[in-house]
Amino acid sequence: MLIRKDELSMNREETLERLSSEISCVQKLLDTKYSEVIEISYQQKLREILKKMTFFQEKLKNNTFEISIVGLEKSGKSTFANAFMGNDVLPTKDARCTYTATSIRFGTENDAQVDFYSDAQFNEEFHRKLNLLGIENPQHWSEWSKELLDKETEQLPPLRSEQKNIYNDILEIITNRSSIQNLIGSESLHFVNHELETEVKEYIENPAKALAVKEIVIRSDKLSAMRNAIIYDVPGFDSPTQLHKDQTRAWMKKSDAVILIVNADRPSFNDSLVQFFESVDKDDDGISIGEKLFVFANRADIATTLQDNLQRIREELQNYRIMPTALIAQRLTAGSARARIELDNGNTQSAILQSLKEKGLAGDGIDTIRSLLEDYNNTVRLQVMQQRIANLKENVLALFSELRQENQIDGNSSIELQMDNLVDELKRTARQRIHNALAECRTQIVQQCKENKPITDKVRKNAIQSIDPVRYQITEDEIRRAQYEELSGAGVLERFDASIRDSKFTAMYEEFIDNVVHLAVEEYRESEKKILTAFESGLELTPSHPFFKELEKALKKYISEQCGKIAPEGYYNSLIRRYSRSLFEILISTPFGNIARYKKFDDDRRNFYSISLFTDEENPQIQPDKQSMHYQILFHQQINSNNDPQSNSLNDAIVKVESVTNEVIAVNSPLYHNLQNFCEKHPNNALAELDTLLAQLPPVETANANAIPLFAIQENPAVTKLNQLLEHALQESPNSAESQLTERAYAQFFQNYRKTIEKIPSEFNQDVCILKNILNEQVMNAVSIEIPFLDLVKQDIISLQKSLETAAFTSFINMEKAHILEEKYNQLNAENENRKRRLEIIREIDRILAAED
Ligand SMILES: Nc1nc2c(ncn2[C@@H]2O[C@H](COP(=O)(O)OP(=O)(O)OP(=O)(O)O)[C@@H](O)[C@H]2O)c(=O)[nH]1
Ligand SMILES: [Mg+2]
Repeated sequence: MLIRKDELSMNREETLERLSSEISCVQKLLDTKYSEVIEISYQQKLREILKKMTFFQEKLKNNTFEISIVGLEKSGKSTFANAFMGNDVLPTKDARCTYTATSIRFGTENDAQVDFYSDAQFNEEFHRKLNLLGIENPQHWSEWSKELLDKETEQLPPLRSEQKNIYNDILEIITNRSSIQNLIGSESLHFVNHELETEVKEYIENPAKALAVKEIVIRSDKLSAMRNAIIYDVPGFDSPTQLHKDQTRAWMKKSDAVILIVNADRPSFNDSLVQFFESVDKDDDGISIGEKLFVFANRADIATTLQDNLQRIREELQNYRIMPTALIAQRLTAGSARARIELDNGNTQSAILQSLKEKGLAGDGIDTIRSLLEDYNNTVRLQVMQQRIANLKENVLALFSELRQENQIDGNSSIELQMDNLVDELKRTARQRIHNALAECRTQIVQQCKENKPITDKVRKNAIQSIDPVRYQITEDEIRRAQYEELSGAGVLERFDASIRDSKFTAMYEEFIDNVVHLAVEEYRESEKKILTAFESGLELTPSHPFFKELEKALKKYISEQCGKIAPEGYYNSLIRRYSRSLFEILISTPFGNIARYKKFDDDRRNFYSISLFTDEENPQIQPDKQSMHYQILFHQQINSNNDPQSNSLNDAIVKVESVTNEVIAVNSPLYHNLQNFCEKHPNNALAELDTLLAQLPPVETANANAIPLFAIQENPAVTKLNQLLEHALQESPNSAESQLTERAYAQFFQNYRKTIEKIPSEFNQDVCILKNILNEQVMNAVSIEIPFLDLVKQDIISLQKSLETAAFTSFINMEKAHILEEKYNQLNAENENRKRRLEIIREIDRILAAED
């Protein structure tokens, strides 16, 4: 960016004012409220620029003017620095006396800080010096002696003059080894007030101390003449210490101006000087050193041919291109630093001053060079600074426009509208998601129930398992109590059997019902949980949601309102009672052998038949009346089991009949059934009974060879006769299986049964076992409790799915939206805040840019 004319014509105050307002712009953008919006990399760039700007702000405010004073050794740099600053803080001597780089500035504090080399730094510097002589001995600096140095030097070609300086330097270190060793690597030292005159000077001029020093910073209130100046006084260019040269170069680069002290008495520039200037080209601002260089031709008092010498100096400056030719004439000042010091000390008649007058010089030149520099500082240098500030501003503006681009936002919808949109979207998506989740939940529950029959399983394991004959057995104590209550009279035994059983019934039945209902309801609650989860997943609620608990509560309420029409407790209660009550009543509350047992059975016969169908699934052809379950209930008798002895006797009977009749008996043929019933009727002596019938059969003819059995099946008269005999035998018997389930058969069966008090507990135990068995095998299969359970759950799910389309769901969402959308609302608010900030940033930047135009 080219510097603008109006900017360059501004004075220091105006520049400062502008800069300050630019700084506050940058600071505004660095405000913490924008820190989340502005990218870190931009913040860093802004901060870097701000740091530079504040540096210039300080410099402008205090008019700080940094000047390095350079020159060859003993050219009078320190004397000049003292004269220039109006004091004698720095030591000056005929012999080399500046061993260290010193910065001095005005300050009311009057203090100094002395920094020392580390041992490693010092050792490196020492070896660099040895190398300059041509010595490559790595021994540590502190182990060197004059003998060793001389021994090493003897091997070398004769030393050149600058090498001799280095040799002396090394020697000086060796001589002062012990004191240097004490100081090297130690902490910085601080001095105040009068110590500046005494101790601090020691660290500059006394080699025993100064050789260990890296840098000294002095602030003194004596520098009254140039309060804004910071002076860098350094050892001469020809100092053998590399570090001094590096320091000198760095200072020259960052200084506002450089004053080169030359000797007016010896005008020729030596190699060290020329080479040094060649080694620094441009400074930190891209300005060549020559452009900010001023030359003071010192010791004019002793120059014999001053004008010629000055001409020579001008030529040297020009020939070696140390400074632009155009500047040489105005920036070369002749004079005497020492004359000024003497004047300052009150010596107005000194020989030096006299000599200057004789040489045609009006004064010591110090005021001249001061005003040259002041002028330079306020004009050219101010422009340099303005240029630097303008460059910074250019950077800032570029950054601003990038930022403006970055923070541009499109759209302008209000936050309320965005929130409404969120709610609409929630309703839509949640409705769909919950619907699907519920459908999924239903499929899962159905599948799980069908595959695992969890309720049946639980009822078997818990409710039925707890019907334990040992637990419920009739105790002697109960018998005694019943006996006591029923002291005498007919039917006493029956009555207390009935009364004991009655009390057992109440306890067993209610406990059973409670158990089953509890288990079924428990399972139902599980399904409710699954339904709740379906809702939660539909609403994308996780336990980490800040209002998870509140929303879960609200959802439970919604779910129970939408599907809680049937209380599951009542539902399961009536269901299980319907299937089990008469069974419990017959087996538990009515005594074995009592006609009441038959009557109850008869009342509920249809029910029992339907339950019993679930018994012998492998023998569906068995007639309801012949189901073994009924025989067990009424007679404690087991029939029809494949493992029982009747079955074996049936086989034997078939073999026998087949051999006698010479006929193959087909399963399910009338003869087969008749034989089956016959065996059942005579469980213990079927074969013997059969023999009496077989004896009555007509003789069986042997097979007719001429018969063609495939086309003319002859009736076997033996089979016909046997069938008749068997049917007759079965009919005439009162114990026939067919008639066992009639009241008469029941009565006949127990006609001769003698109940005794001892039999009652074992009858009861058997009843409990049978009950348990029937519940387990038949009832649980018949009831298939999962089916009604699933019906209930399905109904719930369907009504919940329907509810999603109703006002109930909409109002639920409206009630809970603030909770459900809490995070999204927050995000929206945050985004909105950021949006506002971005707008602010843009407005801020626009304001800045508008002020520029
Ligand atoms: N005649 C005369 N002597 C001067 C003048 N300026 C300085 N001197 C003397 O020159 C000697 C060296 O002066 P310093 O100021 O120590 O020189 P320097 O350049 O700082 O020396 P180093 O720092 O050791 O390189 C001192 O004895 C001064 O008094 C002057 O203008 N005229
Ligand atoms: Mg000096």
